Amino acid sequence: MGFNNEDNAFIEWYPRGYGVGFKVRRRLFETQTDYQRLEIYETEGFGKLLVLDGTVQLVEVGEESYHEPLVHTVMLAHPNPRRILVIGGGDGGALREVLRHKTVEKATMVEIDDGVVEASYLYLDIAKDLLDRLIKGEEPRGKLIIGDGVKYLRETEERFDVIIVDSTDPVGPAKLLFSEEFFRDAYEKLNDRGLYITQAGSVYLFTNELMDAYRTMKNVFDRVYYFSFPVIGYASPWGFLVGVKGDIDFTKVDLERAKELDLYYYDPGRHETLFQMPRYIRKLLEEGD
Ligand code: AG3
Repeated sequence: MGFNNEDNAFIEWYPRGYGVGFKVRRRLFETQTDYQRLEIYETEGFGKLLVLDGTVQLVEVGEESYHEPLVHTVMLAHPNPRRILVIGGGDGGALREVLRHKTVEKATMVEIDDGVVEASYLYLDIAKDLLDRLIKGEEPRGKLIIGDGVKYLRETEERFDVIIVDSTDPVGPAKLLFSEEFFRDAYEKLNDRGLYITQAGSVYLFTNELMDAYRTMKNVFDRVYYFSFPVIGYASPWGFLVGVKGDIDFTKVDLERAKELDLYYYDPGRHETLFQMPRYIRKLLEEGD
């Protein structure tokens, strides 16, 4: 894990010695926050790189390959997403994409680690202006809460149309965000028609965790969908899981609203291609049905 001086590279090591890395020029920042070790590197060809506990969170060039499928799939499948909750996502990329939707009246982001928000604001060109307005409480439709998303969801009186979980992997500290109890809280806090989405890890390298999360979500939501997307910087294909409450068909998206967004990576006109997968994954999912 980490910075390899000989090659001037940062490499994230996944299980069984699978590595994903970038050539880097230098490390710009490093700190131990209250929750994790945070590093920022300047890469040779992908802008700055944000690393938490040795795992790649994003590179500036190509971050949309993660934030677009995470956010716009559910936002465009929901008929009228007005109230949105983002859990995690302290860099602001997910909330930035949420706020591009005109239907949104209020979007709340609950991030446990203010160290991530601060470092993203200071060093990353992801959502600088948005983070600045959020910190000052000046974003008309957005709100930033520094706190534990698990506790927030359990206690809030609010109801949401869409809940987006932009967490670290389903191993380690974020594990609670993949528990049945948490999914139940999320289901309860969704409006009668609502969508829940979580990133769910590398399809090839975290297959077991992905299937566990799929089965657990199936115990809670009315329907559960799995899709994957090639994300720059991660051991792709990367998995996403969507939980549906009530009458929404996640296989269809609103192409009129999609036009205005003019997306770069996720192609709403080819939404069905999200559900292509290796045959063994399809068989594993069918066993879980
Ligand atoms: N959220 C974390 C995705 C997980 C990355 N995992 C990994 N590299 N092992 C990304 C935060 C971007 N808003």
